[in-house]
Amino acid sequence: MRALHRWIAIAAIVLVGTSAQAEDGYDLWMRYRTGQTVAADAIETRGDTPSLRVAAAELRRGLVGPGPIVLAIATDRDVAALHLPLSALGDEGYLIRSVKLGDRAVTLVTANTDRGILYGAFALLRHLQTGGSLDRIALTSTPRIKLRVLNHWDNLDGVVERGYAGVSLWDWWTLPDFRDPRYTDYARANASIGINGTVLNNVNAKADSLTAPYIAKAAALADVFRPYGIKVYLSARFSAPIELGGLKTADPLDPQVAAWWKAKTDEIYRAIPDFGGFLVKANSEGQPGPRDYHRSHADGANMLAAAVRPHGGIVMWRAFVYAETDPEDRAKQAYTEFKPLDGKFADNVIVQVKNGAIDFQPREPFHPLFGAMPKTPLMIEFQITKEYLGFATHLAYLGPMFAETLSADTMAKGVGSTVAKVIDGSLDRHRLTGIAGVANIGRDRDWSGSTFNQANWYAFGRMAWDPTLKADTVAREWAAMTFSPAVVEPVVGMMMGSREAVVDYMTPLGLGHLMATGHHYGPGPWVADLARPEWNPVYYHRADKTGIGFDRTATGSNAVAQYAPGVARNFANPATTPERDLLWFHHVPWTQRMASGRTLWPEMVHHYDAGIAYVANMRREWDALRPSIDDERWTKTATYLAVQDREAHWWRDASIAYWMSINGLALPAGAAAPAHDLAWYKAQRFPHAPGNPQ
Ligand code: GCV
Repeated sequence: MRALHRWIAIAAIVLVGTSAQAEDGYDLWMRYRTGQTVAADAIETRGDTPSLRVAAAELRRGLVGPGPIVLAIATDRDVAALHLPLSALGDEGYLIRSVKLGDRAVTLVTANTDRGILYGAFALLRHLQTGGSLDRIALTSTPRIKLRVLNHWDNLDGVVERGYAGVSLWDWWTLPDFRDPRYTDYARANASIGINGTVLNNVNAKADSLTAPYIAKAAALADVFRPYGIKVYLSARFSAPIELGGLKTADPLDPQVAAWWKAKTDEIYRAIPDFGGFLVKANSEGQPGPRDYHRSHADGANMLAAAVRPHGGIVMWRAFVYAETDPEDRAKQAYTEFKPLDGKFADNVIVQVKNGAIDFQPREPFHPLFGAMPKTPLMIEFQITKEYLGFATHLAYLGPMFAETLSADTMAKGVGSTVAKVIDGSLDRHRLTGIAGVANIGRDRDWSGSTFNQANWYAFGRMAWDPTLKADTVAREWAAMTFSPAVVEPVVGMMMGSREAVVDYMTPLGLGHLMATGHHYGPGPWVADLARPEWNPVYYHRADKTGIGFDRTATGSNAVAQYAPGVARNFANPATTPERDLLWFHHVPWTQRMASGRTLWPEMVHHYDAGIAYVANMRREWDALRPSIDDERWTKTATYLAVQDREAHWWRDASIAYWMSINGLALPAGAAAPAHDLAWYKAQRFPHAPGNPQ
């Protein structure tokens, strides 16, 4: 009997100790698989607010025995007596220190606000999960950007536009009565990485989201999120005064329209006293807007800004505009429309600009509006969901892409005028600053459609808090918390080149927008029959017998002139344009000599092959990690990598078959021939691909 007990005990230890415990990814990077929990009295909370309560609860959930830990606001008498440098922390920063409090040695988590303490609690957990200790701990951090928001493109019927992780997390039907515990876990995850705002509904908005029943539903979510420091925002449909208010117009200068929005806004604030404000997509892709009434975007934004101003709200007004009727290079249209409005926006308006001038491609040069509107606060919009990077199935870590744009030099005020400095307000002294990410979150058990997509949510939050963070640092944190310290280096190795691999097998050397129509799944560089020129991939690559690429220099659309002179000069000259952006700005002969010594055509094929080789290598790396990773997450990832492998070949082969049909060139020596002829690739149809707008 005793032997049996011993055997059971050993088996239990082995089970607990093994990494093969069932895990479905629900816990994200907050797995806290460290062992027993802390003694209840080891965490002392001074004061009692909802945020302090959840901060203490999170520490109890995650900590392994150490104590005492004291959560106390800066004004606490004992904390004040320590004379710590707390004033620079603002209202969201935190400080964590080993101190003597009274006569006790404690770990102190302090801040000027309870939200700051909450962020400190999560920072402490991160520190411990990534191998740090409490011994003489000294951590301090303050976010550089004020608004760190997710944009959900979630429709009221549960479909998520460009969503690949199941239906919307918001069960609008059972709200406001049922507050799914997942809403709390969503808030925990966001607070853990510093996200402090969420826009609940799609920018392609329905007016219904502004009706009383939906305001009540949004209010229920706001109640859940509030202790976690997360404000709720709504996307507003500009024509709502007509659709809901029965007015004949939505003209922003019409007093009745302004009065309708004011009353509607007051109604929202009665239900959600800390409502953040509105996000608006206007006069873009069929959405209504002020231009319908020959008013400017500033007229529209300022009218809404006046409605939210008495409540301390803001308006995020998107600069993603291009008109189906405008023959100008699509890449130029947002700048052309918004640059003249610099200085004309109310001070509670922030203009939201996509990272690049077209639309979330695997790679785009930074948007020329950054640095070009010094009198207007600009926030950057990244897409975390991978509409153009292989949906949920392809492994593409976006940290390097975020970093590439944030560190790009606009040269607007000389060398060092990075995009990060534009959006953190330091370049032009703005206090209203922001960053938005289009969420990749749905009701899938693992939230983001795959374990590695969780890293993109994580990286967005961490780099929103501090846009100078390095992509590999963030990847390391994430990998240690999501898997285990033992697999960090191989996992980070896979992640760091993964987005470049997607660029290589989809849109190398500055190509863009070559995806199939509508759903954007798979290659469609041959598409040329859509009504408007800029809907067709051929518009973007302009390949012909002699060369390929979009001439955006003075001999073409002259989009380069929208950049500051130092940048424009570089982009205007093929010799000084980085090769990664070459075909974005130049129409280049197939025979052009490249830095490698190869000419353009074999260089392109080389990139396609590098992309597929990278994926094959990720599969090998992942196979080797099998003993160290639980079965469920390992198997799903392995399966997705196999899909990515197949689809990377598909992209490569389809693209090469098409380019050869245009340039008439032979395959470079040693390159594999496409598996099928061009007609086969052109015949592929995917009628129910996910995420397509309805
Ligand atoms: C929400 C791209 C996407 C659209 C999206 C749009 C936008 O065009 O394909 O689905 O619409 O961007 O950002 O508004």
